[in-house]
This record gives sequence, structure tokens and C-alpha cells, in this order.
Amino acid sequence: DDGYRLWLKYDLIGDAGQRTQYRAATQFIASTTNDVVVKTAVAELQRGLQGLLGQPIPVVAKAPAGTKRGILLSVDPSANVSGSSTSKDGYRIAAEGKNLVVTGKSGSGVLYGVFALLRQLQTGQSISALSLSSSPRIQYRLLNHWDNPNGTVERGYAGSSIWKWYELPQQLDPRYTDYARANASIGVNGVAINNVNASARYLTAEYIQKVKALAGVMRPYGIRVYLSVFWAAPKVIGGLKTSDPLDAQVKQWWAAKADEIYKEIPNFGGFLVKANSEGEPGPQDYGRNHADGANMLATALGTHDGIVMWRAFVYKAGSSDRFKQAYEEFKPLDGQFSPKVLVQVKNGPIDFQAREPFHPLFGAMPKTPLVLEVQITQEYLGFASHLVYLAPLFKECLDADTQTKGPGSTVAKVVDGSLDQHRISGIAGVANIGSDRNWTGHPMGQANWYAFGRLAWDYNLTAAAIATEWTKMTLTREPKAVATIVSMMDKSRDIYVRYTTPMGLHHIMGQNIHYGPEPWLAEAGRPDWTAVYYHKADSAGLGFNRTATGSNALALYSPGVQKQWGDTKTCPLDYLLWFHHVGWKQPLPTGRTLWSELVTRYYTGADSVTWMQQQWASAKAAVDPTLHADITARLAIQRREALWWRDACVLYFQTYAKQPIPAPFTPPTRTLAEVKNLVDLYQLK
Ligand code: BDP
Repeated sequence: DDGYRLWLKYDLIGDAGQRTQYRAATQFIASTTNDVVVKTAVAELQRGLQGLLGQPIPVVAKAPAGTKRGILLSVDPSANVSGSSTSKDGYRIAAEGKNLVVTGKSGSGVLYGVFALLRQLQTGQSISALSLSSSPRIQYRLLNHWDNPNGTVERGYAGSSIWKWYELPQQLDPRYTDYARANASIGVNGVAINNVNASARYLTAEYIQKVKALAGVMRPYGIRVYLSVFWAAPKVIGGLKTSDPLDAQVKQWWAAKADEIYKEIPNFGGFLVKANSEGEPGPQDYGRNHADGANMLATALGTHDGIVMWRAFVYKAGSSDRFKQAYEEFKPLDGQFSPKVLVQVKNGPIDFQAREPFHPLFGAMPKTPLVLEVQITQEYLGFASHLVYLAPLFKECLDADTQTKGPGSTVAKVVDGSLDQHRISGIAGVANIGSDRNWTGHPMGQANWYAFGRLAWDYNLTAAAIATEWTKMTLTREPKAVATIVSMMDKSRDIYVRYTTPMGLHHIMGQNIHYGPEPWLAEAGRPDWTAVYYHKADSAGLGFNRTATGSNALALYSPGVQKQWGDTKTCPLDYLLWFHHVGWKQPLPTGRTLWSELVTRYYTGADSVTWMQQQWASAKAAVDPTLHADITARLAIQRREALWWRDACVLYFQTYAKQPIPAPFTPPTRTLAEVKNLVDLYQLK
């Protein structure tokens, strides 16, 4: 198994009894509509059933009279579907007489219903008397590709870009279709195809033709294409002297550009913008603010059905605490954005660390729809070498209670628009997809793509339930192996945090490359790119004091959150060093001192990787041998690098704590100088 088929394997179901039952209920597919997405649904259902049941299923216009049982597909915009009443993507699957009827509120709804039905078969559920009804809670469910025109992928670890710009538009790699299928199967309905550090090239007439070709592949799967735009495009490719959003010519340039795009791509989704962030140009270059920029683009979209997703990932050099900067720039703009604008906010205030508190902007901008941006690609989570299942991380943010409108004001409710009654809502995942045959490099990275889509559709699903679905569809249906793999996946993110950044440590990774440990990093392009800026280790203790006696970033949260996190006695240990500078000898609720707890976590975290190796080994007989060997090898890398992290961090922090490694742990056999040298070698050009 080379992993190419992802979770859509459709291999013959092994259990003959089950196969017979499924076959009896799926003797035909009846569909009449000409909707292009429904046609996709029909083809997918046929393909899936043929594979799973080992026999061809005829497609007919009308359910035949008689005893034959089959599946009817239909579109009914007024269908009663549970969940969101406004979404057009909902579906219902219900038994009607002897048949099963999949009703979608639109063609896309039918397609999502078909994938849900196939999932039942793939995971071995009964389909007799099936009754399922579901609507996505979030309207815009996007992957963000950080892919460049030259085929590289920023922070991509699975080969190069899947988009072959030099071949487009004439040549369409069949992979584009498989990509669209995979996304549709988990409910993703939009893709921003290029890097937020955008090239202006995508807005040229030549590239619009290429984008159009991709949009044509995506459309039958209910997926719209979006572009990240380079703010200075009017200057760079438009020949204008300025990119000032209030300049009449600039406004006109963007409006004409939007018209040009929609003429070619009538279902174009809209623009994603990174502006005045990490050196990218933006409206502030002309003394304007983010709202001026975003609103100008929204106006340029005019009556076209498109949106602007404006990123809040900004941090100016020189301010006291990077944690606060996005909040300080964006909070005052709440209420000033046009209705077509959504502000896109990363899950945490710094930058996709292995664990962050939820971003303080969630709940703080009630008048603005906020898109939650998470990272599926494992930039700070071990690239494609470490097995880290990310659903627990995504859930931790979605479930976090901002308390801004009383208890239960979760990030999820901010994002789905229900807390503040927004008409539009969105979620974005930075893709981990590349040209590697198995798409994600690490075969288990596929589960993170899968989990993102499933949670974007329904954030109430549990991480374990999603892992179970994915494992059964992708790796094995042998019950004991499923349980073993799911438990390993479910714990993997916590394990990663323990051996890299326990108790709220953050941003202590290798410079630029963002891999491996470098807690001693003290010199960089700017202070907030170093590690010492964040951990603040000294002879007294460790951690960033963000309480009122420190940077007071805590004040950005609602009073209830401040109260809990502001006191070392009530602050969860997982967030402790995010908010407090804690004495090395301070006792913690675990009964250990800070130093001893820190060392314990590094050691037990690294040892848990050995546990993961054992778990994985025990599932060997139930998993395809090629796939099993691939993951076994990656786990060996992970174990080696967990020890690297452990040794680097305990030896370095020990120079401040000045205490021995507590029993029962054995001190590292290498010196700090030796471990530092490892990092230096890693970063050699
Ligand atoms: C950081 C990445 C950088 C991205 C940036 C962003 O290191 O490559 O461009 O996020 O989100 O995490 O804009």
C-alpha cells in the first residue's frame, strides 16, 4: 500500500456476511438530476460500492418497482436537516420503503451524504434503517496551501507542490481530481491554492487561466478556489505608482481584476491576504489600516459572490510582548470591516506552537466574523518525521471557553458565528499536502488532513472518534489493532508537548528551520525570533510573566479566564510558563518542584515514544507491511529526536536551575556542548 488512496480505499469488505447485507441494500443507484456535483456523487457511490462489495451497481433514472432495494439521490433545498438551517451543504439519509434516500439541500449536500454513506460501509456500520442528518456548523471550510509558483511549499514536508504551474492549463494531472475527492469526502469546500507570502504572478492573465483550469477540476466536487494576493500587485503588475487602498486608481485596478477573474471563474471564492506582516506590504505602508485594505478589496469584489479573508497574524518589531500585538492592532478595528470580510486568526497568539492558549482575539471582536486558522502541516510539530495526531490540538482551541458572553462562549461558537449572530463563518487549515506519493510524507499525517475536515464540519466530534473512523478506513478494521492505534494517536500530541515544550514553554525550537531544540538561541533578526525572549530562564526560575506584574498580556482575556490563568495555583500546568515566571524550587500540585516536574515531563515524554513504538509494533499483523515499515522507521527517528530534545532542554535549563537530574532519571550521557553542536550541524547550509 503506497498510501495514495488515503482513506478512500474502497477495498473489498472481508466479512462475507456483512457484504451480503450491504449488497442487498445497494442493488441500484437512482438519480435524475443533471447537477454536476450530483453526477460526481453518483460516480463516487458507484466506485465505492463496486470496490467495497465487489460488484458493479447500475445507475438508473428511477427506482425500479419490485423487490430490488437501492439508493436514491435527490436534491431538496427545503429538506429538513439537523444542524444549521442556513447551510446549503446539509444532507439527510433515511430509509423510505425498501430504499435508502440521500437528500441534499444542494448538489454538494448530496455529495457529502454519499460520502457519509460510504463511510458507514467503510467503517462496518449497519445501513439498514439508517437515519443520518447533518449540516456543517461552519460555512467556509478551507485548506490554505502555502505553495509557491516555483513548486516549493513553504513549511511543506511532503515533497513539492501538487500544482504543476508549467503544465497548466493544458495538462491536468489526475492527482488534482483525487485531491478534490479527498477534500469533498471530509467536507472541505474551498482551497486557497497559493502561499500567503504571495506572488503577484497569480493575478496575471496567464495565471488566471491556470487557476481557472484547477477551479474547473474542483467545481464538480463542490470546492471553490481562492487566491492569496500580494498587496503591492497594482504596482508590481499593474504599473501603478501606488498600492494605497484609498487611491482611486488602485481601487479601480482591483475591481477590474476581480471582474476579470470572475469572468473566467464564475464560482471563484475570493481573496486571502497577509498584509503588513513579516515584511509583506500592506495598507499601513500608506498610513492606512487593515480595515481600509480589507474593505477596499471587498468593494472590488462588488456583487460577485466572494469574500475577503484578512489575516490577523501581525507583530511589529519592538513592542513589549509579541503575544499582544495582533490584539492591539485588530481589536480597535472591530465594527469597521465590511460584511464581506472575515478576519483570519491563528489558534494561538504566537505561532502554531505545540500548545498555545487560545488567541485573545476570539471573543474580543464580536462585530467581526473570525476565521480560525490552524496548521495541519507540522511546522513546529516535528515535520513529517514525528507522529503527532492533531485533532486534540484543534479541539483544545475549539473547546476553549473565552467566557466573553458568560460560560460556554467557546472559540467554536465564536467561529461558527452563533455567539455573535454572524451570517458568515469560516475555518482554515494550512495544508500538509505535497507531491509525495502518499500526499503527506508521514502516513499518519493523512489523519490530520482528515481530522481537520471532519472538525470543520462538526467540531463536536471527539478526537478519538475521528481517529477511529480514519484508522478503520485507512489502516485496518481489526478491532484490537484499531483500539491500539487510536489510543496511540490520541496521546501523541501530549507526548510531543512533553518532550519538546512542557508546561507552557514555547518558541524554543531551531532557528528559521523550526525543527529540533534551540532553547539557548539569544541572537536573531529580532528579539522575538529568539528562544530566550520566550522562556526567560534565569537563576530564579523559568517562564514568561504575562500577569499584571509582567507584560500583562493576560489582561486581554475575559475576567474569568484571567482569574484562572493569573494565579499559579489555578493556572493549568499545561499553560503555566505561558503566563508565569516560576521559581525552580516552587512546589507544584503534582508534589514536585518546577525543576523536578520539568525534568519528569521531558523524560517521560521521550520514553512515551518508546511506548508508541511498542504499540505500533503490536499492530503489525493487522496493517499493510509497507505502510507498517514506513511508520516504524519514522517512529525510530522520533525516538532519537525526542532524546535530542530532552537532553538539549534539561541540560540547558540545568545551567540556570543548578540542580541535579532527579531520581529515578539518569542524566544524559552527552554534554550540553555536544547537543548544541548537533543543532549547529543541522543548520549548516
Ligand atoms: C510562520 C511561518 C511562516 C509563515 C507565517 C505565516 O514560519 O513561514 O509565513 O507563519 O503564517 O509560522 O504567515
